[in-house]
Amino acid sequence: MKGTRRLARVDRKTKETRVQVKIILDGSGYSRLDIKLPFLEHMLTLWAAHGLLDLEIKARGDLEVDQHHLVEDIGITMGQALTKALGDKKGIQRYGWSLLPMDESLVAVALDISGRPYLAFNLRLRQKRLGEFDTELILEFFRAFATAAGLTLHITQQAGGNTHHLAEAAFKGCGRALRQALAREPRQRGIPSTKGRL
Ligand SMILES: [Mn+2]
Repeated sequence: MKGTRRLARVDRKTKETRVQVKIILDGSGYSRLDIKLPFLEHMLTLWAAHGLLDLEIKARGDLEVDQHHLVEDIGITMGQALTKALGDKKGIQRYGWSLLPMDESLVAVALDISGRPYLAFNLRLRQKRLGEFDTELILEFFRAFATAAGLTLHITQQAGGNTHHLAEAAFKGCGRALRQALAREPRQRGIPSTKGRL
């Protein structure tokens, strides 16, 4: 509905992790992140800032095993929160895209809030670690997020690149693309699909 504040909270607990997410879709780019993974905090700060989403996350997990469970579960919980905040998807733009340069790196992000989860991802992340962060988990994060949010999400490298720059361009670009897709279109009366549902 027009004017309704699109906000959701999700508290997801498993034997491996606990992740609490609060998201406001019509936010100002504010974030407060307490997830014990400084590199991912850096990336999600950029995601929120460029998406003009407000994002609060507290996450704890079995980092003594490795970072995989926590990163994947943050992606899942963020996707669930996005879906919940979106509600019936009436009056949204639905599609969003971004072509984001970061010095020598260039990443294209295109997405559809389709309800049909799909991830295409071809970033060539040559450096295996960024700080303590395992760069393989960038793909895992986006897959978990796209699946839980029901997004068709394409993240494709056009030029690159320094691994940190490529990652940063992907997260900023995803935020920018979401900002477009989540925006309300006043002339769009119902659900933006000729099928009548997404
Ligand atoms: Mn950076």
